[in-house]
Parts: sequence; structure tokens; C-alpha cells
Amino acid sequence: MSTIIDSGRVAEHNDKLRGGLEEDYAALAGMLSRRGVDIEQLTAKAQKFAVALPSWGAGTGGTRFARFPGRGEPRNVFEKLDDCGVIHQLTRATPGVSLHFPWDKVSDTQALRQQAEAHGLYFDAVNSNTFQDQVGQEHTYKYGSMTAISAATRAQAVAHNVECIELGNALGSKALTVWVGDGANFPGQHNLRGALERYLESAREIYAALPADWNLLIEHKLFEPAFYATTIADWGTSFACAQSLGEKAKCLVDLGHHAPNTNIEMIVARLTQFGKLGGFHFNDSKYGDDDLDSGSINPFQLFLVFNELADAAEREGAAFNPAYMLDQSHNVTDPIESLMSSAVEVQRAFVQANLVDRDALRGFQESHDALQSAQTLKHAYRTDVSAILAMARLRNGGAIDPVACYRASGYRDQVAEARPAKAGASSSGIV
Ligand code: LRH
Ligand code: MN
Ligand code: MN
Repeated sequence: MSTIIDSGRVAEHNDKLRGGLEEDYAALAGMLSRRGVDIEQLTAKAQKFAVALPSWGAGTGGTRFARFPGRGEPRNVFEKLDDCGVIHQLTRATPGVSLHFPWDKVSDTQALRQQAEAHGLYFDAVNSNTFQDQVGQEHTYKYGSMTAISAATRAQAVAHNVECIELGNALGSKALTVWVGDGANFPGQHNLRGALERYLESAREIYAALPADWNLLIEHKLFEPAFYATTIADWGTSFACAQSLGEKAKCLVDLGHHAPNTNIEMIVARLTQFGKLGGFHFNDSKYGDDDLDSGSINPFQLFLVFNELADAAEREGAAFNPAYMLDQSHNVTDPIESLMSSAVEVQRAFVQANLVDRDALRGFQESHDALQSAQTLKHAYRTDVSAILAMARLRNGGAIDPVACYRASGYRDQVAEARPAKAGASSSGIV
């Protein structure tokens, strides 16, 4: 497996920090052992944890007002893979990459697959895009895609999704994520039921094109760009569609796609109970679909989501395997640094959730001890598991401190030279 940052530099970085980490790890091991927890089991779990990277997160995202490009942004899908390779090399927690078509222009699937493999990466769910028009496209999505009144527009949206499945299949992906912005800006603009009927009709055609071992992940979002009524606005609609489509259709929860204060962990519990949790787009938000770095605003919510996932894993065993992906937009940070720290924050929530004393929690719940039930969760959440995460990285061949190691490597300077800025260029393909 090729590395993008010289492995000698990573080793040098680790040698400087190893002594301190070993001390911290031993102190944490002692503290956890007094609680009856074996640190080695947690570290082994952390070493296996993976969250996929969004190819569109490798460049500066931009808002609907402006985009301020960063230095050395990847100009094509191969360069995005290089950046993802760096993130995985240092964190060892991000072996999957989620592509977005046609933002990612892929003609030679073999070459792309080879490059991914050289970086130790594979392709997670592929995403379709019928939320904007592409150059040369015959029918506009201005009035919807899968739900459009025009049958020709709906057929075009279906054909694009089928093409995404074909591309994904050639790349080794196993799922298609479909998010459509379709909806209405005014009461009366749509027949609300009619729009969903057309959505399901289109979705059935896409579903029929899925290979046997694929999933269709339905991503809901409350609003934006439709500000009055989005067709797939909530988990209830997503769930009903997934049920009606069949076994391979599941729901994808993007943490930024709910009304403020929605109890997202409860949505997770409901979807796991009924076997329809397909995966996540992790990010954080304060107001809407802010696409901020995971764990940067509400890390406790992220922990509570993972607490439900740990409960589901305990009940369902190895069969429980939702797709974990990041979906973020980076505007004021280096995307590589944001993606590295977000992956670590998601992994942190995973480890903390595995630290919850589930037998004690069950006991407190059964004896109606609300205070101690809450404290049991808080006890795990308050535990600083950084040394476990760093040790997992070290043992997997990554960096003890990925951001520091990345900064010291000079990677951004190197790519800034190799990838000169282009006026108006954008990472996603939106100009
Ligand atoms: C929609 C969304 C969806 C898209 C991505 C770019 O807001 O979350 O997942 O594919 O953003
Ligand atoms: Mn998303
Ligand atoms: Mn979103």
C-alpha cells in the first residue's frame, strides 16, 4: 500500500509522542480497570472502527453566498482520493470514500479502483445528484426530479440514478444514496400526495436496477431548497418509502437534516428496531443543515446516537452494520484537517458509547432510578478516551496526533504547488 506522506515522517512524529501516550494510556487503563473495564477490548474495537469520507468534502464547500477557495484544492477525483489517502494514512479510521456523481467525473473505473486500492481505500455508498442541472442536460430539475410532473424529467432522473449504480458497481460500492431536494415553496404549489406517489414510482424503477447485494439509502431532509414542503422531509416518510420499496431500501440519517431540538437518537432507535437504519451522514449543526465538523457543536448528541447504536449492536450482533459516512462542508478550515478531526470525534463517540455500563443502566431503568440512569450515560461520556483513540491509531500504523503530523508534513504546501488555483473553481462541481 502506497503512503502519501513519507512513512519515515510519521514514525518520527510518533517517536516523539509515544512516551507520553504510553503514560496516559496506562493511567487510563488503571482508571478503567477500577470500573471493571478492560482497556484492551475498547482499543481493539476502536482499531476496527471506520467512517467513510465524502469526496465532496475534500475541497472548500462554499455557501450559497460565496466560496472562498483554499490552497491546493483537489481538481479531480484522483486528487480527491490522494487527500482521502492522507486522511486515512494518519487516522486509520477512514478507509471508505463516498463518491458523488456527476461531481466526481469518472471515466476509467479500473484506474480509479487501482488508485483507491493503492491508498488502502475502498468505495462506500455512491450518491446521485438530481438537485441541480448539469451542462447539456435535456430536462431541467427546476420543478423537481423524481417527483417532477414531466414524465421525461422523471425518466431522466431515474436514468441518472441507474447510471450511478452501474458506475458504483464497477468501483465495488454496495449502496446508492438518494437525496432529492424536490418539494414546494408555496402552499398549493404541489399536490402533496401526488408528489410522493411520483417519487415512489421513480424510486421503484431505481430499486429494480439494484444488484442483489446492494442497498438503496433514502436520505430525508426537512427543508432547503424547498422551503414549504419537501417531499422526503422526515424519517417517517423515508421509513414508509423504504417499507414500500422492499428489503434493500433503508433510511439514511444525516444529522443536520432535522428541525432544531429533534431527538435524533430516538429516530435511530426506531429505525434500528424496525430494521431500516441504512446509514449516517455525520456532521454537526446549530441552526439547519450547517454541515459543520462532527462533534463541534453538540458532541453529547453524537454520543447519544452512538449509545443507541451500541444498544442495537448488543441486541443484533454482527448483522448490525449501518454505513457510517461524513457529510460536511468546510469553509474556514483545511478540509483535510476538518475531516481528520471529525473522523476522530465520531470514533470517540463510538468508544464512549461502548464504555456505557449497560447492565448497570438496565438495573437503574428497571428500578426507575432516573438520576442514576442519566449518570451512567454521563459517566461514560465524561471519560476522556483520547489515549485509546491515539493508541488505536498508533497500533494501526497511523499518527498519534494526525493534525500535528499533517501540518509538519508540508502536504498542503506541496499540493498547493502541484495544483495551482483556478479562478471560480469549486470542489463539488458547482461553479
Ligand atoms: C443534502 C446533502 C446530501 C447531498 C449532500 C451534498 O443537503 O446532505 O447528502 O448529497 O448534501
Ligand atoms: Mn447528507
Ligand atoms: Mn445536507
